[in-house]
Amino acid sequence: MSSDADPRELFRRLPTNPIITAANFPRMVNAVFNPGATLVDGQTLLLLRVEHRTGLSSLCTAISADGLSGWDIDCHRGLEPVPGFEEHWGIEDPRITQVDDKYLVVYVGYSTAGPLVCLAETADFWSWQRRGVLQPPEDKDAALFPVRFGGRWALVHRPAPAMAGLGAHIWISFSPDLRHWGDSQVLLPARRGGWWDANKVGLGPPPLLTRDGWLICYHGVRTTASGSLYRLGLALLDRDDPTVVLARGNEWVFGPQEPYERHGDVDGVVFPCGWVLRDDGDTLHLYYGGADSVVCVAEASLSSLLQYLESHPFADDTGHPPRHRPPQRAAGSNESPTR
Ligand code: BMA
Repeated sequence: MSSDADPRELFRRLPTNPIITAANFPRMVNAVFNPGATLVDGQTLLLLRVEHRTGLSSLCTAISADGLSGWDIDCHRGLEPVPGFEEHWGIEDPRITQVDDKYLVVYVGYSTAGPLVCLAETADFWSWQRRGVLQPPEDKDAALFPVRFGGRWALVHRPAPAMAGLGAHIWISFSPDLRHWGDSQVLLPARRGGWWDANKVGLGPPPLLTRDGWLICYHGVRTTASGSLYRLGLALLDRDDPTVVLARGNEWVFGPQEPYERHGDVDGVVFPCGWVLRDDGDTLHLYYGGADSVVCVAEASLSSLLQYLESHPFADDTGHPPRHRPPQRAAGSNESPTR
């Protein structure tokens, strides 16, 4: 991993970043970024957002044995937008959740009414079954948990407010069947004022179950005089009740620093949609788009991320009533996660 960065950083970039670029594609494409990630038969599979020279995106796969090098890119294995209003202007930013032997892929459909949240299911990334729209426009940055809570699926997502100035917050919603969604509530509100995650936040990769609860990596968008800065922060949700925020870091833990993150089609963006925990149970690879142009990877130790959250108290400056303490649950509560 990279040696030129500050050694105190929690995430270390691969020195060979960017690991996949438009130049790696057999046919000319504009950009490749914001990959979802998972393991398939022991190999790392990235589901890449490929922006064609039409301006519209589709999803291609890239496979590697070690998750760092030797990527085999295949646009026949992936997902193309289907005709119809939901995916009219392409599909973007996939988040992959493995449930038993299948993968639930939540992605953004760029519909004629704005971005919305779609679900497709696959066992092998070759053949797909569309499961429809989960959230109407405008909504994006969504992913499913790999388990159910009290028998219900849970979706983290980011609806856009209809009125300017109210902030775009991360929400959570529940469903008995992946079709009907409700019990929606704000999960991680954007902070306000001068904070790095003021006004607009969104989920990165799907929640990751750890010894301390569900680890969340989210982006905060800072509006500056020369454009937006997309940086990443961490939070932790209760294992049995994911509406409860146990911890939230005050500082960003990863931000645009290297030239391939600072400059591209959209300057100043790091945008992960996937991460993979390696066999040692501690090495975490975060896959992200750099400046909406290239695919990169950074490595962290899961235990140091959890330690960071433990040792950094959360300053509540969100304007929302906090819900940080786990509620008292009766013994034998049926709220435990289940498959
Ligand atoms: C977000 C999404 C991402 C993109 C980011 C920065 O709203 O559209 O796909 O990477 O903006 O442009």
